[in-house]
Amino acid sequence: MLQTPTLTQYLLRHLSAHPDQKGLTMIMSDIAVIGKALSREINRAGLINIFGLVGMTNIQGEQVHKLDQIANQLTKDYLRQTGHFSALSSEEEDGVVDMGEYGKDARYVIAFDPLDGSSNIDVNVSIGTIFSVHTRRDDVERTDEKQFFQTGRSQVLAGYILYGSSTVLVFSFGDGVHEFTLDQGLGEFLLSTERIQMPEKCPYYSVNEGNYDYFPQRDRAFIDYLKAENKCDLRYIGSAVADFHRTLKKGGVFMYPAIDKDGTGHYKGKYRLNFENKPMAFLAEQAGAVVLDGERNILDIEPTALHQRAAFVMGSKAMINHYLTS
Ligand code: P6P
Repeated sequence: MLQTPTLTQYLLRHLSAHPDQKGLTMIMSDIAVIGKALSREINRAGLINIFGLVGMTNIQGEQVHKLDQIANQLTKDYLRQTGHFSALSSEEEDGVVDMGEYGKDARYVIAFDPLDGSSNIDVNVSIGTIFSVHTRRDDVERTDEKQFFQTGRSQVLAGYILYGSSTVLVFSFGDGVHEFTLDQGLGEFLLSTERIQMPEKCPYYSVNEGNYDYFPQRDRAFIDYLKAENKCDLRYIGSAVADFHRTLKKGGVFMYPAIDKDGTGHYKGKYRLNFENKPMAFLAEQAGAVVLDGERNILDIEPTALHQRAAFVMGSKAMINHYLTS
């Protein structure tokens, strides 16, 4: 007997409690369809040989994998015809994508990373889709990139889909963060955890220690503390969504500090503020955690470029207070 609410039932209940959020509720339902479609593509990638590179690099200078391209095109095409968005930006697209006729009266804009963790695609390690929704600004043109120069705190919906041993959908409208798990046979997302709260304990720290020598002093001192005094174990998957999800559910610290490999003294973040940092920080705060860029709360930063990068330091309030005094 099906006891657990489906996503559809959950969203209908949300809508009856928030009648002003009809558009956002429909957006979440449509993003779930994208999650199901991408889950199917990813699960059969090996069988239809869509692993591998397409011989191109994206604006981030990263090799584009076939699945990246499929995910980006599928998401753009599907979201365009929903009519929910006046503009869309993707980690795989240099500029803002105009939603044309469909989007001219739409109230929202969306930024997404269609398939984060690309370096793990061909070796069957968890990868994810990340999305961030803002209300459309009326003080700039609907396709102006300044539509995306809004702080993370002003997001109205954010979340991710994690394609792992199961496909899970995690999102928040700003009133708690909830997890749904895809029942492949039923083709429905079922509620698996409502109102996630990140545990205070720190079983794991998660960082690419290969870059340790290139981190700022504060990050190195904090990692030393986590290992020496806090005795956390190291877990690092190398897919942001997977490392984030484990940290959200089990507790711990997840970092991608700024690095300076050239010794210029100029430390640079890797994660993209609009496509990774802001949506994940929004969820983290809903779960009682904190995410900094090394100094400031990510949610208070106003982007000044579409593909702006920032460092990422996530932990409990207590851990982040320790980090700031490291
Ligand atoms: P590194 C994947 O390409 C990604 O953007 C994130 O998903 C992941 O956390 C990070 O890069 C891994 O980077 O330098 O540790 O290999």
